[in-house]
Amino acid sequence: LRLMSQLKQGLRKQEFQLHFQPKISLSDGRSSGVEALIRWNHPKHGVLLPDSFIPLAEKMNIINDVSDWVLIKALQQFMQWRTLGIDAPVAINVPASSFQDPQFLKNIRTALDVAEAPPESIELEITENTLMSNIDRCTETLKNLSRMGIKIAIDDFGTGYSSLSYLKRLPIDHIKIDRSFVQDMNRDDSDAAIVRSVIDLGHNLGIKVIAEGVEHQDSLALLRNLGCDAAQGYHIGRPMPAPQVDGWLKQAALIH
Ligand code: G
Ligand code: MN
Repeated sequence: LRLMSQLKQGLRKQEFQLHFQPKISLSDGRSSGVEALIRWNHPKHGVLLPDSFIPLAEKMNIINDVSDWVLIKALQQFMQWRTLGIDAPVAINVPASSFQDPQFLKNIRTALDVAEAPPESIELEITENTLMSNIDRCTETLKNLSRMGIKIAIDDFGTGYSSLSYLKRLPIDHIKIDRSFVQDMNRDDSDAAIVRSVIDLGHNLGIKVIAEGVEHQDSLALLRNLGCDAAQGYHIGRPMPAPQVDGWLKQAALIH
């Protein structure tokens, strides 16, 4: 309850911060962008992760304020990297209630205009559950986003309640295989089988596949052998504040 009342205040007092976790392309080891992850630098409790306050923001109906803040910050950061000669599209996690908000498309358009940023500057991550909770409205929104040139990724793929038929009907650019299948794929044959099948499924439908939760060197090698397109996880890079990512992106580290 206390957190709830502090959340609104926290937004006003700029207690929120974006961290960025790099992704690499597995064909050449180069950076293929970052994922923006919100953190709350709480004056008393220290750094809070989204799981501990995003559900609260949803309950309090201020999730759209949080989502707008993330969007604007992500665009500003993209533009800042651009002036340094770094091209790093920023992936944003979009909560269901923001994605289904009738103002959502308009907010995105306005934010892109204000930041004078191209549509390739952001990528939207939505979960299967978000899609399935109102498939008709989501279909419409996804088609509009695709027309605007904005890329869509299905986040935490394989853990939601969903139907595979949407993959062929909707303009989806990326699938992010949930980390629960990737973390132990080197030791667990069933996990490896799921990862391999999702990569094949995606590729057969013309969708790029990103593995999240890459924590070991071995999984990286295995993913590369399986033809996975991109990878993200602690082995590649932890979520970091922007200045730290600058350095990371500049060296565009080749990780083997
Ligand atoms: O649902 P989503 O995939 O957007 O969640 C991202 C969260 O996963 C972040 O909070 C981030 O800190 C965490 N994360 C990122 N990489 C790894 C990883 O390699 N292992 C684990 N356990 N968590 C990770
Ligand atoms: Mn995500």
